Amino acid sequence: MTDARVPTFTKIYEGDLRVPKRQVNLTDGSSVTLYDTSGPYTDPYVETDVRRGLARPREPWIAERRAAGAPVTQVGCARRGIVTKEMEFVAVREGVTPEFVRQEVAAGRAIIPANVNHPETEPMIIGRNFLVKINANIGNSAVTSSIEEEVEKMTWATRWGADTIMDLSTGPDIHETREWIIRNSPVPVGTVPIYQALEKVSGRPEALSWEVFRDTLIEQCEQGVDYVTVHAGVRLAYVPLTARRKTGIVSRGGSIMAAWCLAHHRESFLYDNFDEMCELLARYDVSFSLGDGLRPGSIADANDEAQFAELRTLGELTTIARAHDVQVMIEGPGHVPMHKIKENVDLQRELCDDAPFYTLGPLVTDVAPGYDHITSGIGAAMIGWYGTAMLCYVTPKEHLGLPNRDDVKTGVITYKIAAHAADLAKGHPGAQAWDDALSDARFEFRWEDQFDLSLDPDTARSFHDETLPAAPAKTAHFCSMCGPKFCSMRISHDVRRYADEHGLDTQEAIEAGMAEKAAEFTRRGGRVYLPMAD
Ligand code: IRN
Ligand code: FE2
Repeated sequence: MTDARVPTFTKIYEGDLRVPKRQVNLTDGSSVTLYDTSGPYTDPYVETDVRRGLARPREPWIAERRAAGAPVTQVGCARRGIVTKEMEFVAVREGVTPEFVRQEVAAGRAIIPANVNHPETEPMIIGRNFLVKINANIGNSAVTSSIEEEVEKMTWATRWGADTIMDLSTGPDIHETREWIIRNSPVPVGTVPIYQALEKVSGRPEALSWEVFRDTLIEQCEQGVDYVTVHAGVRLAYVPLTARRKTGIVSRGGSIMAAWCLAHHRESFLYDNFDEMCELLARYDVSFSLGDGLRPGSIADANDEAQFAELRTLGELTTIARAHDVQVMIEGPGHVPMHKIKENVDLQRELCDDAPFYTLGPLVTDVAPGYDHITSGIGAAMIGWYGTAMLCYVTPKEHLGLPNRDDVKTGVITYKIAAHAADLAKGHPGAQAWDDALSDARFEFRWEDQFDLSLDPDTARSFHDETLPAAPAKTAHFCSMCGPKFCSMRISHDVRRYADEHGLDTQEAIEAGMAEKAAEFTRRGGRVYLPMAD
């Protein structure tokens, strides 16, 4: 494998706000500009030092707003007609106007997860009217590696296109690990605070309390976490609805809260203290990712009463959060067969007043452990097309074990495919241009350009080189799949050349060529099979 950190693109910065983009320079002299999530790590001119952390471009923006007495949150500003620097940044990134960004944020149709204590982040937006985003989960192991390794997981995922990362670390060094990740992360960082709260009470769900949870939340907001999964929709009354399910409750956070509710026979402390939680998040501009603690964990359980009861509650909570000027997105399933996917999006839009949807897949079948990046990638592409704003990746190790470096990359690339396929189907102009550039390169046998334009240039290049490693093959007008004689693209070029030589358009050329062949056929006696000697 070639070193993935030798970029196949030039890093460029657009406008006064220096919005990073990838410029892929092609051999025909043209170039294609692509969205970039990799931060300074892919810029050979910027030195990074894990111990020092990244530069803090947002610091002056936040200070300026504070001095002007503007609201802390993006949605608070948007509602009052203020276009923030983060909105301007996002507008350049997405190729839309800052005013459009402001309107989408004001309406709650999009969020810009950007804690005021994470000034290192390059702002991004999550909403159905923008490019579909993907999230990669990292650090879900109890066996902690070194801090450098944890940071490396993040840079690896963003290198391949993760728009946000979630730190799901557990274990004793959770605070310190998160600190290093945040200080070095160019993308928003999400967490599930109930995991750390559970660590604080030695892993006993019944020992949890609002106070322990609140203190954990404050600790994480102070550190700079940009969005938090909160399973506040798992209400006491919904727990019995899961009793007859095939796979019960599969959400970690959901099961912790269900256990607490049952142990105390009381309403969830997350639900009961939601107002106070909103006040807290508003002080830092931390966004809610309202958790789907009752998501289906099997095809049989999809779209059941428990799932949709929780979704209705998430809708209620969305209204409360918005009243506090807190940004909200809604988490969704899970395991859902294809014919039941659309209902999820329709209902979520209706119940949650168009708050961005953020789904885990969904996996469209249960029968392929080892390939659940694919079973879920299919669902992710569909749900993205229907309007889901962010897709939480699933790796090949789902249900089986912890993902390694290769699994993380496979998960990210799979989800980039799903997200981009959705962008294309939604008619995003930039998405189409990327495909067109790659198709042109393919048709013109510009192999190097085809590799450089691909989502995973290393793999494309190495697959090609497996059978045709020699340098001249990089300009050859065929590959080893069909060989020189049967290359359909070469034949198409021949058709065009014939047309040019005979002054015809392509269709006429085909017809003329056919007529020539037909005449030859008749001349030879009109026999379908010719004798061997012929
Ligand atoms: C995304 C959509 N639905 C769930 N997710 C992700 O699953 C969520 O963002 C977080 O990364 C993880 C939470 O898992 P549990 O605690 O719900 O199992
Ligand atoms: Fe699952």
